[in-house]
Amino acid sequence: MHDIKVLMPAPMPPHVIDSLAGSFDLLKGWTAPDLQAFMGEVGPGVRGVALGGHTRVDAAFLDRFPKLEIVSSFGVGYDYIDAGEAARRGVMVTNTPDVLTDEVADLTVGLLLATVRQLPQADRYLRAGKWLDKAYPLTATLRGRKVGILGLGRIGKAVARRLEGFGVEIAYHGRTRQADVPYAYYPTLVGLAEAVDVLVSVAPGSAETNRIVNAEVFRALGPTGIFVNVGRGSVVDEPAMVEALRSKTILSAGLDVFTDEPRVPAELVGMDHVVLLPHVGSASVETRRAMGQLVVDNLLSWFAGKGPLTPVAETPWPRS
Ligand code: NAP
Ligand code: 8YV
Repeated sequence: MHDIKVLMPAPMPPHVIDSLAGSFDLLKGWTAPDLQAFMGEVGPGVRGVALGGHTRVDAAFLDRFPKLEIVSSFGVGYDYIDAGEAARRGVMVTNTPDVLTDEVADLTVGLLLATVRQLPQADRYLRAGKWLDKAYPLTATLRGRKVGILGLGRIGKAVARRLEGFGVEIAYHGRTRQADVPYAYYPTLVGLAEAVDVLVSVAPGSAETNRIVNAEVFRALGPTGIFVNVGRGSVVDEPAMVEALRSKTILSAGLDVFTDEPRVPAELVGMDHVVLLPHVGSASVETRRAMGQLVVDNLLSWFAGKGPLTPVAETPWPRS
């Protein structure tokens, strides 16, 4: 396979670079002084793309690569790839589902607990020497809460399974009711938000989900409500969320994803009743290694003529 040109526009973990360089003619886009000029130069020969760093793959990107067969993307969410356009051109798109599900679900539950019991704030309190003066103020509780999950997919279900162990009631909203889950289904997001006092968003970014968590949803969640987002920042109307937090329309928020990462609104950074994480849901050494390996394995399997391992829904395999 050493004659097959695979482009990596942005750097990926070293083991991914090494594996791909050992099997393919790996073109390291980020080492070129001008990536656009480099892609124009090598584009006609490129048959595979290894994608990290959320490089936007749209019609203009795909136009550069007439012989492209596969885009192997790092991460389960692929909102930065126009997979419909890739499908129309016969280009396979793969992502990295399952291998990160438990890691992200663990983080989600940790973020929820950190938010409701104010763990980072309590840590800051101790370090500031304030415990010497008086005990940390009492916090809200997870006890007696009902948790609503927006996006009961692989990660959403793994979060729900963990939360069952915490003895809280669970409900969900998605486009379709799922027959095989024991949780209450709400056909509208506002209906779910009205019924719960914790809303956890694990929905993917898409045109359909863009800003669906809006001012109306925050009003429905109410003044004891906690919002946790590990899905995508684009799913939330961020200014409306900032206003809901400022006006105490909701109690607090735990956020791992933002609209314009890595930029986070200054108003949020200045608030002490939110917990903010720099998109670390899958960010353990083990899980990132497994994700990287799946990027490599999809390319190896494809170019060995065995098809993709984890195609996205828009580019099913075998082709229909
Ligand atoms: P998944 O199995 O495809 O689940 C996605 C769920 O979202 C599905 O249950 C789907 O249910 C629901 N959904 C899709 N469109 C919707 C819509 N318009 N309205 C309401 N619900 C909708 O994906 P996953 O593996 O659980 O991953 C979910 C997302 O988590 C990823 O796409 C990514 O954005 C995010 N993520 C974040 C991190 C992090 O580090 N923070 C890490 C990994 C993943 P229906 O089809 O029934 O609507
Ligand atoms: C990654 C994620 O951090 O898988 C996803 O959708 O959001 C995270 O696991 C990201 O994709 C890698 O940059």
